Amino acid sequence: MSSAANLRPANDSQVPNDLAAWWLPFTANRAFKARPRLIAGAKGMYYYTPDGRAVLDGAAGLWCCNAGHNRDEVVAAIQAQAAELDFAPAFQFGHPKAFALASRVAALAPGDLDHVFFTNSGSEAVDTALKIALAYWNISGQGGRTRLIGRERGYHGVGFGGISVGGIVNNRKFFGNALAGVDHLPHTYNRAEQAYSRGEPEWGGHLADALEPIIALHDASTIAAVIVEPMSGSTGVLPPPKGYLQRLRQICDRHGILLIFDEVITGFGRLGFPFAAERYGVVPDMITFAKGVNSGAVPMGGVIVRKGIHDAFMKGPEWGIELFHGYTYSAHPLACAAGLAAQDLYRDERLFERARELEGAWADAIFTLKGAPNVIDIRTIGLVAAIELASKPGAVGARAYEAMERGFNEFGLMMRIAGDTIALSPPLVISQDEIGELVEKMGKVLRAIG
Ligand code: PXG
Repeated sequence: MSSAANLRPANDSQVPNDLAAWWLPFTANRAFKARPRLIAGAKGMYYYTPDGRAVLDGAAGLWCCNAGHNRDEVVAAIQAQAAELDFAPAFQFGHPKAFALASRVAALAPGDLDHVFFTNSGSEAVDTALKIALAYWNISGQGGRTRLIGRERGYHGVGFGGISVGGIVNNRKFFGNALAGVDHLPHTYNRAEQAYSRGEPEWGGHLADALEPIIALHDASTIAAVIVEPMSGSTGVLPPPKGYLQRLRQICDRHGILLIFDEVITGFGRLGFPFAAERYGVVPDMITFAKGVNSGAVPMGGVIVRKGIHDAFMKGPEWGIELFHGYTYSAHPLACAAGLAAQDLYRDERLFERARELEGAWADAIFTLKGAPNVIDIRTIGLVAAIELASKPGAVGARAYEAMERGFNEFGLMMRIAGDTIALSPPLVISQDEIGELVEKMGKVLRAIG
C-alpha cells in the first residue's frame, strides 16, 4: 500500500448515506444494504426510523437497554460527565465514579463476590475471567490447571478465549484452532423432553453430571475453570433445567475447579434478580457482565471476582502490578457515569423485582402464540422468550430472517433471531399494554410469513 499510485487523496465529499463502507457485524450485509433497516432515534420502549416510524423494541437493543431507551437520567449523567472528565487513565490512576460503580455492582452480587474488574464488552469480560482463572492457579502453586471447560451452544463473545469455550459452530470453524486444552459439556436442550416449558425445564438436571467423565478424562489437576451461561441466550434461549446449575457447582467444588457464570445477558434483572446466580442460589467464583450494567448506553463490561481469588493476587511488593491485564478504556468515565445513573433507575424503579413480578403475565401472553404457523416450541423465563420455528427445507434460518425483516419493516416490531428461533427480551420497563402490543404484532408477523 506504500506505492504512490495507492495514495489517494482524502475524500471529504463522500456521498451522504452511502452504505458501502460500513461492514456490519454478524449481519447479512448484502441483504441489509439492499433493504436497510435504519434506526435513527429511541425513547423508552420504542425505536424510531429516519422517517419517524415507531418500532416496539422487543429485544432491549441487543439484550442491553434494560431501563428503556434514552432515559433522561442516563442522558444527563453522560452529558455532565463528558463536560467534567472525558477520559482518565485506569492504569495507575483512578476516577471516583469507577470506584463508586464497582461498589454498586459488587453489592448486587451474592456471597463474597466483592471485587470488580472493568472491561468494555462482554467478550473482553469473558477473556478477562478466563485469564484471571489461569493466573490464579498459576500463582497458587497449581499451574497445571490450564484446561477450560465450556458448553455446546454456549456464547461467550468473539475473543479467541470466548470462541474457544463457546459452543457455536459458525463462530469457531472459520478461525483456526483457537485455544488448546478446551473441552465442552453437552448443551441442555432436548425438545422431545422439554417442549413448551415455562421457566426451568423439569428434564435435564442430570446433564450436569456429564462434567464428571470430562474431569475423569483430563484429571481435575489439569482443569482451571468451567464457564457457562446460566441461561444460554444467543443460541435461542435455553433456560437451565431444574437443579442443573446447583449440580455443576457441587461437582466443581468436589474437584476444586472454578465456576464462572457468564451473566452478560442474565445480569441486571433479565431473570428477575440482579444476577441469575441469586435466582438459582448458586455462588460462582466469577461473574462476567456487560450490556445492562449501564443499560447499553456506553460500551462497558466486567468481571466480579470472589474475595479469595482477588486476595490471592494481593502479594509481593506493594509497588508491583498484581495482574498484567487491562484495557485503555477500562472504567471509562462516560461508561461509569451511565452505569451509576442506570443503577439508580434499577433501584428506584425496582426494575429487577418488576421483571420478576411480570414473569407470569409475560409467559401467559407469549404462550398464546402456541399454535401459530410453524411454531414448534416456546420457552420463557424471566423477561425472555424464545419462539422456535420449523426450518424451511434446505434453508435453516430463512424463516426467522423473514420474520425479523418484515417485523421491522411492516409490523413495527424489533426482535432477535438465532437460526430459526426468535428471541424476545424487552426492556424491563415494558408495561402490560406493551406486552399485549408486542404479542399481537408477533402473532401478525407469524401469520404473515406463513
Ligand atoms: N457473553 C454472553 C453470554 C453474551 O450474550 C457476550 C458474552 C459478548 O458480549 P459483547 O459485548 O462482546 O458482544 C455476549 C453477547 C444475540 C446477541 O442476538 C447476543 C450477544 C451479542 C449480540 C447479539 O443473542 N451477546
